[in-house]
Amino acid sequence: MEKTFIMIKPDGIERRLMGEIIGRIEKKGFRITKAELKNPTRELVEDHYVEHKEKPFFEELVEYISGKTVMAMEVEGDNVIEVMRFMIGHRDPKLAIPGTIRGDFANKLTENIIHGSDSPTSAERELKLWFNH
Ligand SMILES: Nc1nc2c(ncn2[C@@H]2O[C@H](COP(=O)(O)OP(=O)(O)O)[C@@H](O)[C@H]2O)c(=O)[nH]1
Ligand SMILES: [Mg+2]
Repeated sequence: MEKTFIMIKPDGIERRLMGEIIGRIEKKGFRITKAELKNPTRELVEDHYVEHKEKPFFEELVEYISGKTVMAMEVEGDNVIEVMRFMIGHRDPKLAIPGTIRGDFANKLTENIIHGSDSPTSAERELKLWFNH
């Protein structure tokens, strides 16, 4: 069964959206096989977002997550990587369709509630990074 890495970002936790998001994942029929509240180090967040290291928003992105409370999850199901990306919605709040998590709750580019792995390679890498440290 396919697995993906999902993280409820600090603004999702602060806005008390954890239950709403977990509810959507469960109602879709996916199984949450690991879930842990964590306060990731800067090193872990930099590694997680290594693909964006050269982007102008990298520092803001790392600062927003490092040392804050997030919920790290392993979620399992058929085509879960692609389906969770649809359920999460576009990173740009102008393009995030209502009915998606970002479409319903996010209105900023950096603070956008939730992360989900974008491919099988990313899912494997991110699950290792967050759960086998
Ligand atoms: N400030 C700012 N943040 C961004 C921008 N693009 C992406 N981000 C942040 O960086 C994260 C990772 O970007 P990306 O991998 O492109 O999007 P995702 O896979 O949909 O989360 C996003 O979820 C946002 O939190 C941008 O242009 N400006
Ligand atoms: Mg991404």
